Amino acid sequence: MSMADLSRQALPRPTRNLERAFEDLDRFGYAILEGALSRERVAALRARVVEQARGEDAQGIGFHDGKANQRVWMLPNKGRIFRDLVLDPLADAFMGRLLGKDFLLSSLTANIARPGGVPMYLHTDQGYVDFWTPKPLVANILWMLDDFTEANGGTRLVPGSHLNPDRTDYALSDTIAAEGPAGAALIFDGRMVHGTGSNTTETEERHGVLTYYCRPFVRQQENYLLGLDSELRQTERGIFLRRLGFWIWSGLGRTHEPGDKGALAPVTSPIGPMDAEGRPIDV
Ligand SMILES: O=C(O)CCC(=O)C(=O)O
Repeated sequence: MSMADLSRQALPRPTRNLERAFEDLDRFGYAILEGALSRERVAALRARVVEQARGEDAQGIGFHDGKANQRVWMLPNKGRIFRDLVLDPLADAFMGRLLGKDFLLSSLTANIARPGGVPMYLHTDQGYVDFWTPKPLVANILWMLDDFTEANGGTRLVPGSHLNPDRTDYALSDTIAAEGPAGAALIFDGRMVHGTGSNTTETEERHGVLTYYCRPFVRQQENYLLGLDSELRQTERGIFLRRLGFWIWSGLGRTHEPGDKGALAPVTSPIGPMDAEGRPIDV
């Protein structure tokens, strides 16, 4: 579909209708689902993001994109409230549809667009795949923790770019801003071109949490097998660990032989080299 064809159609607006959101996703590469989070959940998530971001700055380890914007990475280690978001039924509904039911969490981050922040470069979330894919390999849900507006850095999107493999040279003038009320979810196909907008307000901070998912054969952006707090590996729900990749999928990720199945655990006694009698040897 050309940009001219697209501009003749009504671009997605925030909707509470799931079917409508699915259609928007298919056609435009994104949908904005209103009321995805309750007011209480938005307030609690926002407070946790703000506190963590300040804490990381106080420790001198805050990650800043440019001067103003801040990204907080590896949220599975930074609060149960974030871990619960990974398992939200809406993630199952949308990611299951886009990526198949066994999708994995690729990264879980917060992005704070502050006044004076510069726009992020336009990109797709599967830019490391150097060929066109007829279906998305990854997809994203950006949970809006403030009202998103064009002025406060609402994500810039190129509608329909997920179906346009021949074009890569998009400019900001090809984009529109994702706008929606706090509690809305911006769901987008990993092939759609986008980037954080620039926050031109005087004082408004724009907070969002991104649950970025991938198909189960794609390498994740955050390496949870090494990076997840080891206590969480002992105590977290099986379904959560599964979403992070602590599970053998279709024979992939095993630690021993093709018959391996189920949950992964650290290998404490690997089978090593042995002589023909089965005695351990040093080779
Ligand atoms: O926070 C945003 O508006 C978008 C962030 C983004 O583009 C990304 O994480 O890929």
